Amino acid sequence: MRAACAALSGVIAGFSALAVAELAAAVVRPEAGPVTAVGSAVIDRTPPALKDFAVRNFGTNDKLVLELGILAILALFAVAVGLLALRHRIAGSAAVLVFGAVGAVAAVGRPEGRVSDALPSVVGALAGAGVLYLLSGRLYPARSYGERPAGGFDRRGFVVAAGVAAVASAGAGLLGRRLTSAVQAGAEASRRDLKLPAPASPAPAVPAGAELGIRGLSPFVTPNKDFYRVDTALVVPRVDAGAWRLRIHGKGVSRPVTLSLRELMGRGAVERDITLTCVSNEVGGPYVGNARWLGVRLADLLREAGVRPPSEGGRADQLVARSVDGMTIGTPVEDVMDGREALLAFGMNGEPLPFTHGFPVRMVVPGLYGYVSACKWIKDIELTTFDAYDAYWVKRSWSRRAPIKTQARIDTPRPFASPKAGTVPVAGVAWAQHRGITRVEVRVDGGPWHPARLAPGAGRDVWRQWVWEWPATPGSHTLEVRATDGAGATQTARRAGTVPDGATGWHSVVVDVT
Ligand SMILES: Nc1nc2c(c(=O)[nH]1)N[C@H]1C(S)=C(S)[C@@H](COP(=O)(O)O)O[C@H]1N2
Ligand SMILES: [Mo]
Repeated sequence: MRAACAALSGVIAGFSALAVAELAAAVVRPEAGPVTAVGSAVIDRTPPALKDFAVRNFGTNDKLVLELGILAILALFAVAVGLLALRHRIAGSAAVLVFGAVGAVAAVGRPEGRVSDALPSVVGALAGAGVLYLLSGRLYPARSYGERPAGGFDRRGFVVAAGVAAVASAGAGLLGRRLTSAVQAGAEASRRDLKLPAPASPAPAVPAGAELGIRGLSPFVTPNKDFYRVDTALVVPRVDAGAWRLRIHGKGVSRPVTLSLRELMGRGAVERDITLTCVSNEVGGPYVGNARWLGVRLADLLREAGVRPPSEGGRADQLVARSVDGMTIGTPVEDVMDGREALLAFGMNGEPLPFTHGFPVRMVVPGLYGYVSACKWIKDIELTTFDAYDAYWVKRSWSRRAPIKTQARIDTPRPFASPKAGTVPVAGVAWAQHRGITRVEVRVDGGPWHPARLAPGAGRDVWRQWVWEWPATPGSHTLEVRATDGAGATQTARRAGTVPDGATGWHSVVVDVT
């Protein structure tokens, strides 16, 4: 009984610590909460293979899994600390403080960490240690008067104290949540009220027929709500559009600039369809999407700031974009300034960027994987060199440069589908951004390649739908697809994993025709 109560007091102390930390984090900033801070520190230190495993198996839920894992571990330790406090009251409380120190170090050690980020963990740990000290005190036999209640300790006293601590902590936690959402409400209002400018240069018309209209085929434009999301943010940054600024500075910048969103949007917006792809996308994977972006040409801004690309004698060959959450993304200056539509985007499919996709402004560069081009929640652009600086993912063994590799994906039929014998449309999408797709071929069971019908192209930065009418015969069959890009290169059959610069190989699907 005493042991059970000791375990319970550990759990309540842990709960108090987290709840009070949540309240403090609401005042400091949400990212500084201990669970988020430790989770982010884990993400920062996750080896690429494990990160890819998590993205692959949990998808966008990888972060939820991580936070639940941390909470489960904390719960176990809370029980242990509660039991420890039964032996050594002081040692138990000291152990809680050690956990607080871990949270504090994790929070301050983040790329954008400040000393004040330690506060939530420290305050929370003090509260947790105090609660444990008080509760475990109730579990010791009453010494005075020699009058021992049955069971060796004051049960009523314990239950009352535990109840008070639990309720007070819940109150603190809820208040913290309220405060956080009040702070975020400002950013949400700034997004709701944002009026996007009309494009001075509208997107070229999408040719009729770009959408083949086949069941099971990915739509030509990926709706925002279905657009894949890949980032390291445990708490989605909610930036107030009015307070947002972008700074451009560094090597070869003769006229550094700082821009507000209003100034950026007043520069004459261009609208372009650009297909985004993640380097963590396996052959046949889901981390690719096509959207209509609204923004300004980054190259124009850079020229005005005095930047010249290396091919014109510029000193900086790398552009490092920094986000409000400390992500760093390094892009070749030459690519940004070679005439392609590299954008600082504020609109996505007709609305302001969703918070999850980088509100208020992100980068989009056709032809480069997201981790070397597509910085969300951007706040700073520094011109430097690849020799002088390695960005976030490069420090974690991904390549410095990573153009998107040519890929074709079979969307329908689905793996292990059982279509009826007869004509079965085999269809999907193919992409080779900034080179374009010129041919897609399909083969069955390793037989001859059949040319697929390509939907009319919407430009070389955009994926293309394709279909091949398959005269399917009963039995189990393997379908394979390969694409050829605008430079005439056909996708290699050689299978390679995503690390360090993107997967290769042909997508294949096994189906059972009935
Ligand atoms: N701030 C920030 N920007 C980021 C990332 C990130 O983790 N943090 N991830 C990058 C990666 S790896 C990709 S593939 C794209 C994904 O953009 P999306 O989530 O809008 O699809 O964003 C890029 N920009
Ligand atoms: Mo990515």
